[in-house]
Amino acid sequence: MDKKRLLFEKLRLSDINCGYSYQAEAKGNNELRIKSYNPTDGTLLAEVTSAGDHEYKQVCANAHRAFMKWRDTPAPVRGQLIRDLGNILREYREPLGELISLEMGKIRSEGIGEVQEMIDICDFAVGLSRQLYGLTIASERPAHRMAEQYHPLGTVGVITAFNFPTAVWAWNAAIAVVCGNSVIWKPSELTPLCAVAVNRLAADIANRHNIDGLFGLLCGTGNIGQKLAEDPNVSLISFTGSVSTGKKVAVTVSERLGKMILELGGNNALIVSDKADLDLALKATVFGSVGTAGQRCTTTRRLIIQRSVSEAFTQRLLKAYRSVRIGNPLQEGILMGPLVNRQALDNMQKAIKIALEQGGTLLFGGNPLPDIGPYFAEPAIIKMPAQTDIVKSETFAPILYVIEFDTFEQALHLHNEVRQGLSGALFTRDLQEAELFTSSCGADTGIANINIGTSGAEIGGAFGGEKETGGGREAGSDAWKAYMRRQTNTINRSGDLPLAQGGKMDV
Ligand code: UN1
Repeated sequence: MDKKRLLFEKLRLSDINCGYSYQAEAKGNNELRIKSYNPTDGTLLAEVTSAGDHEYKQVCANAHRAFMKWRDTPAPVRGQLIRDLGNILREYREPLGELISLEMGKIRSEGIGEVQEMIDICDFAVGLSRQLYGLTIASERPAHRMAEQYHPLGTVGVITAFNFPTAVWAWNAAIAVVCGNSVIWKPSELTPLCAVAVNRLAADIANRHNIDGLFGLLCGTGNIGQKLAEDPNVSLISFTGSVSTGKKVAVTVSERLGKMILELGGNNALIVSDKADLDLALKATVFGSVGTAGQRCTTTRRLIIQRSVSEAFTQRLLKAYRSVRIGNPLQEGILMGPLVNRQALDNMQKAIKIALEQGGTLLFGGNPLPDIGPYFAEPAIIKMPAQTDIVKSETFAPILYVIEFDTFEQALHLHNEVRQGLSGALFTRDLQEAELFTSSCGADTGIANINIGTSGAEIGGAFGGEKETGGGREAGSDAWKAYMRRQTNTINRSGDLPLAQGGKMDV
């Protein structure tokens, strides 16, 4: 039996291979299949039937029914379901991690790391299930009490991207569910298998807890995401993806005054000061720029480096890049896998060409590697004379632009001079620089790190960014509040009806 078959069997996906869909089979001429390809060799992995109108209605109705029951289930009891989800994910950690590598192309340890991120958010959500606190507020009126409560919203639509095909769903789903909501997942059409595998595990757990329909799944193209965004019965849309699609989602959801969480592009910079520990900075730069083949929202795309240390640091960086082993992401010792598809590779090539036209010097790489596989490329390092337009736009590929600075003020200016605002990092041992970077006058990003890179955020801190990144926060701190509606209650035990602001009305 070949490896893929074995993996599919472990994850109970064998039926998928024969064209089965998780939803009820779509019939007739409307039948649309989405194809899942292995980015490592370009071969077809499986076909999944796309959800049609009928499945859409059914999944939404099931989610609504689940919500009506779930909203009145005590939150700590809801937490027990998520604890069980975390435990089943522990059991399937390795095969799920391998499936992520197989379908998306990140290396095995990153695939398993992504499953670990799902487990971590489940743990976090279980704790949260006993901490969904509101405030009590002093009333100005005698014998009155004011308090706020958090209630569930309804159905939460989670639209995710290919690069984290399962973790981003989990960040949303685990929190949404302890908050009392049901979830409908529309995964990237590039990674339906990861979604089916994970959602089946989740649906099994829900079934064991007698709450069918809590985790809905709609595989398909962007049309389904659009339908969810338009649907007034979907109380919150959490969208992760490109700025351009995010803007469309924002308009559609705003049109109906719906709630949303947006996690859009990043164009993250790592600043290296001449006061930095350069060994640390080097490791962080390589991990941040080459990891996941440059396809994280948090990937390091810009290296902003003090001129006095630039030459020596760049030489070391080139050496490190030369040693990065590129190949089959499931193979031991490989550090970088393929890009996700032909389009990603083309976009990378285009961006490199434009960067060179805009005055850049190619210091390393950038070539496609067809001998390894159809979508492989060398990571690229391009030295730029200035922060030109191409540097300011996000290309979802392993391209690192290097820009030099003289004063720390210049570095901060370059850091903030882009429209995206997800993550930023500063390497320095100078307290004043570090404090300035994280101050109100420093980095304008949602995540700002000192002596640790731009990617690899952990569960617990709120994840998300400003400006064109969309403003959403997930996966930590009080991000749970976005999944609930706040209700202010005033309770009067006075037997009288005093008005606020000392108002008088004799009736
Ligand atoms: C993303 O790229 O969409 O911080 C999420 C990180 C990961 C999550 C990235 N924990 O790189």
